[in-house]
Amino acid sequence: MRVLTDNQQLLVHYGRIGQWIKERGDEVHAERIDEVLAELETEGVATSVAFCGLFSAGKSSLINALCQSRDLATGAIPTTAEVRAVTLPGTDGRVRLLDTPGVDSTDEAHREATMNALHRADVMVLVADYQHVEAEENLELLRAFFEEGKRIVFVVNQVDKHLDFELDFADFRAHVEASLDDYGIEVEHIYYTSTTASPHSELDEFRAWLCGLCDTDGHAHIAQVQKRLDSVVRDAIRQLLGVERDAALDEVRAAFGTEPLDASELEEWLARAEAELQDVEDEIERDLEEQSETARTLREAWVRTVELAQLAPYETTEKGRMYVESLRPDFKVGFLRSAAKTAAEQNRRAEAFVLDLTTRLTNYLLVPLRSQIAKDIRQVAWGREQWVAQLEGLSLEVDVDYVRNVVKVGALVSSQYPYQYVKDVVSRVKRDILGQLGVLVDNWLVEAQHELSNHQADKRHRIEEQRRKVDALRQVEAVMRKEETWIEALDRGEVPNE
Ligand SMILES: Nc1nc2c(ncn2[C@@H]2O[C@H](COP(=O)(O)OP(=O)(O)O)[C@@H](O)[C@H]2O)c(=O)[nH]1
Ligand SMILES: [Mg+2]
Repeated sequence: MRVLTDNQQLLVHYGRIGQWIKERGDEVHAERIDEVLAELETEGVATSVAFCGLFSAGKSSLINALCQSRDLATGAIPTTAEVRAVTLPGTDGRVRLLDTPGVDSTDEAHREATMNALHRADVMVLVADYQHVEAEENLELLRAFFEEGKRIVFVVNQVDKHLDFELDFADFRAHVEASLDDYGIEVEHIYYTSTTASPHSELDEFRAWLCGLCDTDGHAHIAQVQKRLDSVVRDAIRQLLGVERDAALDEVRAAFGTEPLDASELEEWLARAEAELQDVEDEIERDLEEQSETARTLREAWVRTVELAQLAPYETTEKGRMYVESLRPDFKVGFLRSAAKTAAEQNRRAEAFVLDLTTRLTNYLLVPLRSQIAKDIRQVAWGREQWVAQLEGLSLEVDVDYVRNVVKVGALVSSQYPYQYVKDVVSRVKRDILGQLGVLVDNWLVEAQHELSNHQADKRHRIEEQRRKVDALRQVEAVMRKEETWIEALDRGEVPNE
């Protein structure tokens, strides 16, 4: 808090703030600031004391009695919500008493007039009449003043109505003090008064205390006025941000069913909501990771099965060799070395090789691979029968053309080539199977992820909910932060950046 040391500083500093508040459309608070500043310029008042309370508590009579005058009208229910000011005699005009119309639960205008006196007074005197000390309205007003950080004096008036034979006055006092305590309200003083003669009246003591307020020195006076101005500024900011804050709080109530009590509870809620959101997000992430990890492991196992399959044992290799040897340029069949017979022999050998290879492929690769995959898929939670059915498509047609296409004509002359040829055919077969397997697994993974995300609908719903909570709380936090930044800026005498 910047401490201002003279009237001129106050005028410049709060004049600028008042202007800013006015430009933002809050005329009411801008006017209040002007009112307080006008007071500074024109009067030598050190301390202002507002008398508040229910109608007919005796506020006006009390002020008259304190001033020993009849300036203020008493007895009638006020028709206007006007606040009247008188100076307390014997204080050189330095202590000013403000008479408010008083409150009545049926009239909001009068309550407003009372709250309106807040910014004009350094001390709030709550006058309760003897019979209504514990009226709800009185306690509420006390609380409002207390929360504003006001100096409070509680006056129990009309104590001439006390009947000593009914209750000892000391017991009555103890009772009054206990009620305030119960309500958690601290007051600077409690005075018991009567405007007519009464042995219990402390009217003179009260007057003496009020007169003492004229001793407030220049410094203390400026501090008092600044305190009032600051509280108007705070109210203005609260008002200016009201729509935003209410909207944010509505969201919080919609998400939580209730709202945090204060800033620290808000922070707690936010931290918890953020942690919960993170947890669910982590769970989903973990599920996905687990799934792709499982898929990766399975894919590797299946690939290994393909790679390790024995497709060409000795007999098969021999058939491959025989076929390749029949393709050599010097290979001729029959006595007449007829081309037709040679071709027929080559074809026969190719078919023999193909038949043997196909049988091996089916019995030693495709059948075991399909059943291994089907078994694995059924074991993971996200496996689907529909996908298992697709495994039927995992097959390969190896025919004469297929094996012929692998032949490298230029290599036929080499004596080592026949063995290499069989290896080439096996590699080609395995590569083709692996290609199919790859596509199949990729498709499956897409489906599995889709399936998983359906399974996670519940978690996603929780995420949505948590996000909503976090967003709502962050919104409130943002408004509060804005409020703080604005107040800090205004404290420095700067106009806030919006
Ligand atoms: N018996 C008694 N009556 C009082 C006392 N003070 C005020 N009254 C009466 O209470 C009524 C209301 O007083 P008033 O000052 O107009 O109350 P206000 O509405 O709070 O300003 C008037 O009839 C007063 O004469 C008091 O100390 N004792
Ligand atoms: Mg009155």
